[in-house]
Amino acid sequence: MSFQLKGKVIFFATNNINKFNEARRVLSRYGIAVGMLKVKTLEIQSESLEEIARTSAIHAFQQCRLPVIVEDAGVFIEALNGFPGPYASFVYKTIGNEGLLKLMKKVANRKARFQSVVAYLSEELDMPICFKGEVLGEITEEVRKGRSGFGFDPIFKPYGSEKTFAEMNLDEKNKYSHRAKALRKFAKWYKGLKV
Ligand code: ITT
Repeated sequence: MSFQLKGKVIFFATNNINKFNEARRVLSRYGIAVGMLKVKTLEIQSESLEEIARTSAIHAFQQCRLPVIVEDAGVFIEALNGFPGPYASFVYKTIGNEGLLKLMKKVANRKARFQSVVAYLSEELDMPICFKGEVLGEITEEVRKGRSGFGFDPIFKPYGSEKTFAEMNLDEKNKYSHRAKALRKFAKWYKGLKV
């Protein structure tokens, strides 16, 4: 039993418990057990989420030598020429949702997208393998906090829903989210591996 389990466990290197919980729920549907690994991941500055995720995966793997995924996400607002994109974390920490809404004041075009890149690396691979997910939607006029969510969830409403991500429960968010889409691609690929 423990031997079998050993072969099936992967680790998600992240310091964000919300990201981890979303991932755990998606991966459990595929019978993949995931542990949270709080290693210090190297996040390079780059305009490419894929490059950031790849570099973080290599760095995380060097530290733990375990099968590991990292995930890098960004939000791209059309009217702001894709800002904040990969700099989402810094922008969230500095101006937050209220600050972004100020930048969007009187802006009619509310189109935005979340993108996610999941990078997986294990000893069987020479280089990380990446999986992408995207969700299109719009930035709301005001902050709409629900009971859950994090980051920009209270101001992002995916197309096809009346709720913001923050107003959804985990399973609802996972139906739409960039992260869940990337993780499902990863899970399908991983299930095909003889681990
Ligand atoms: P790591 O430790 O995994 O790097 P992080 O919080 O820094 O966690 P990211 O770099 O992937 O995660 O994301 C940057 C920021 O973008 C994140 O802190 C949030 O503010 C925002 N963000 C990412 N995914 C989001 C989501 O699903 N919903 C809302 N905001 C999100």
